Amino acid sequence: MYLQEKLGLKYPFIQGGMARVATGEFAAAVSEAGALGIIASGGLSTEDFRNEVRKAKDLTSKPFGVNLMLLQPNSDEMAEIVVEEGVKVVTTGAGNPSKYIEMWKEAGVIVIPVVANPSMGVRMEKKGADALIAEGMEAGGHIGKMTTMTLIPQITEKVSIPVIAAGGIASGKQMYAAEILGAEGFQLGTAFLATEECPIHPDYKDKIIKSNDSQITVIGEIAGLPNRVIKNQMTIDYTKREKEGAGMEELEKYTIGALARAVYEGDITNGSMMAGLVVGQINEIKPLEKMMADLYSEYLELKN
Ligand code: TUI
Repeated sequence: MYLQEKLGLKYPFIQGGMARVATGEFAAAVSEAGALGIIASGGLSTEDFRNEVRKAKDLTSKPFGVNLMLLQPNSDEMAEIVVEEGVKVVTTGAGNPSKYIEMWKEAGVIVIPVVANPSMGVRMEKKGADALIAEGMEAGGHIGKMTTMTLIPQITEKVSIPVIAAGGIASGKQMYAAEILGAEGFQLGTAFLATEECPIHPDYKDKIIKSNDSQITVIGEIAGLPNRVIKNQMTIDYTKREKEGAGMEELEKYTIGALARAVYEGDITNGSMMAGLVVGQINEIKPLEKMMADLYSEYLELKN
């Protein structure tokens, strides 16, 4: 598969660029375990981002990447850090990275934008992207409007670069299904939250393994920034005010800092616990290596 051939990975997995979660240390651990670890930039200052990149370089000699979350104001500086620090792979999310692609390609960076619809995928291919991560709305966090089942076949029909499937993948069956739809690799997020090495607070981790399908919701659909999270008091308050017509400015009061509260403090009541729809099928915490080996062997058994 593309990721294994291009980067010499043991497993065809990219770890999603989960804001506040995917530290340099975690990304290095993922890379050491055989997949492509990704450092998330979301919520970091420019200097903290550089430090996380340096930490990962110290901890692994294997390839790792960074995710540039394009909604943040310091994206331009972070895009330059990718080049300055010699990062091998960049993924992007929550926006259009066109203005950075030429600079990255000139520096030899492998560019893999995350897209949520085929037309954006076509635009990214024209701009010179090496591959795409096509993310269906089964994913956690900020989501688009198409499902993985409809997105992957429509995008692979329109582009000739490799497409990595994301959103709704946490089993060998789901990997195999995505491959049949045209995917050449898999990005996982929620499955990585349920690993021993993942640095989220134990109470958030416990929520990931105990939550079922009825405990997941999407906030921000009316206000315009849909975000899939585990239900709690924050989502109840947010949705109530959203339905009453509150604007983004007021609603941000519930979400700014809320992700950090869940990740660092384990505030499962008022924190933002981003998670994908696969949450109902994840029931145990495993070591990173075992989580990936189990998925991969289930997939290989189906394939062979
Ligand atoms: O980016 C994600 N998922 C995220 S980012 C994030 S941080 C955050 N926290 C609170 C509120 C909002 C964000 C949490 N989860 N996934 C990749 C993704 N990218 N999904 C959708 C998109 C996307 C959206 C618009 C990609 C391109 C795009 O382009 C817009 C344009 O310019 O046409």
